[in-house]
Amino acid sequence: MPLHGEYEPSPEQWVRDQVELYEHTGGREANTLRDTGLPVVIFTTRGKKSGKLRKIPLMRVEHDGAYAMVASQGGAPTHPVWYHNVKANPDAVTVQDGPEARDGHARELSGGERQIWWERAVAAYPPYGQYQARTEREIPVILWEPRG
Ligand code: F42
Repeated sequence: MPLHGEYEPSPEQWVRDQVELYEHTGGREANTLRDTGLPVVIFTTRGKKSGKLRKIPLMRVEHDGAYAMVASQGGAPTHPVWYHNVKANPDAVTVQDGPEARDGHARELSGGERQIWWERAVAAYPPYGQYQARTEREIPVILWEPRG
């Protein structure tokens, strides 16, 4: 079941454009981060306060049908807002990696499990390592897994 509710596009134009083109083409276009050639997927989350649907492109970090959501925000000092939305509504998170969005559950990783996924994340998108070096916070890694 896709999530239902009012969609509130990102205030960032480039993010909004990426989501729109990705969805419009079923992931055939706008499926990489700018000119890096590295793949992205689109997560949909529910706003913690507004309840509105918010769509977040993130780098594609996939393993055995599960996906990491890396709250890197380019190494900024604070977590992205979507991190708090996902923590508040962990069962209202879908991922689109191709033509269709899928339902799932999201949980923050810690310890050894986080370490395994962090290494997968850096392998998929090496700048994550530089982002971590740039900030004092530990970059959260959230695991999205399909339901059922
Ligand atoms: N961001 C990452 O952190 N990691 C990535 O790997 C990543 C890859 C990526 C690839 C392509 C691309 O186009 C973007 C990519 N981004 C990546 C950027 C990512 O998609 C997000 O845009 C970025 O992380 C910022 O997320 P954000 O949630 O902080 O976005 C801000 C700009 C935003 O949308 N702010 C809203 C606003 O209106 O100010 C927040 C709205 C919101 O969520 N409100 C909540 C609600 O209830 O609706 C309430 C918030 C509260 O006050 O509690």
